[in-house]
Amino acid sequence: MSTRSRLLAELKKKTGSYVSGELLSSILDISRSAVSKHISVLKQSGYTIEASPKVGYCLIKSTDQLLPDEIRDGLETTIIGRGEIHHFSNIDSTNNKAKELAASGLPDGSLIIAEKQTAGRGRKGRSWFSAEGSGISMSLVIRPEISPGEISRITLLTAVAAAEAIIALTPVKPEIKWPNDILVNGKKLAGILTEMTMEMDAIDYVVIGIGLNVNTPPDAFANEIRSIATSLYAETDTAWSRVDIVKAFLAHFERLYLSVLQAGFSDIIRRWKDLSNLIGKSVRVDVSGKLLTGTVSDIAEDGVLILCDDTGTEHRILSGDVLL
Ligand code: BT5
Repeated sequence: MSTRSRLLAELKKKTGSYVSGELLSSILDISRSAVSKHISVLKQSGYTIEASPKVGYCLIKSTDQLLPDEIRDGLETTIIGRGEIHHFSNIDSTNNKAKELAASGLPDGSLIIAEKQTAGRGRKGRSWFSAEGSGISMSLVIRPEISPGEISRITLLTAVAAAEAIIALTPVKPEIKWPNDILVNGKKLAGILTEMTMEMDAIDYVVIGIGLNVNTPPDAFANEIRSIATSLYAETDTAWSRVDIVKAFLAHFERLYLSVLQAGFSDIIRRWKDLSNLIGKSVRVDVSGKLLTGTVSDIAEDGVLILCDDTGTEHRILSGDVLL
């Protein structure tokens, strides 16, 4: 734990009350002026801290930024989010950064998180819009011992974890749209971009990128997505703690991830189907530019969408875009 994190922890223990500079300097074994410098940095990171020459420092309010100290505080996981956490105010894409760091050994369960992305990516070269400070843009790095063919399961697991976190914390009722969207009332709340790197025939690491619109007001979305995108704020008229959502997501992800190792994937598929809006629906699916029309009959255990067309022929679709 860094000195600044320890200082923050001391202030948090006494939130709303003053802690003397002298006491902080003795607990942390640093000078009074070093305490004051750390306090300045914390204030710049968005913490509201009152300073009084006579009585010391008082934490009034924590930051709303998705800082590593905030995410770790009360995080109920043992692996997920327990590697390194890297926070950026501004970055091109958290998935790009995660891949770069994973290639040089970032540990399992690490998280890259940003307040804003300038080149957030969706699938197939599409872009992801991330409004500054109001959404969650993050990438989780895991090193699972699964075969490359099982990778679509990770996307399904992530969608279930994100939906469970939203259900646990808000009154919103999310629906999962195969393979990687979370919708609310037909509009997109979140998207998932799973990317993997292999070495020989085995997975080296998987980067799971999640973009989730939390406190974005409807008119802050870019014009081209305004009619199709939504946020938790837009659905509930309430601002939500992004930190709490990240922590809940990590906890649900870990629970599901560990349950796969013990009990296989069937429980997750069952929950995925409960949360999905697709089974039994007539849809069109764009598969690399080719449109298939039919009824969704199932999602297989490997994450494949099974579509039954008008002639009764079954199509097993590994990747595509469902058009409702
Ligand atoms: C996705 O792709 O939905 C995956 C999005 C993943 C974004 C995260 S953010 C953190 C990490 N770092 C990255 O660079 N990416 C990941 P796809 O299914 O291809 O959907 C993309 C489409 O969603 C776009 O073409 C838009 O129509 C729509 N879209 C873009 N931004 C949106 C937003 N903020 N909210 C709702 N819809 C959006």
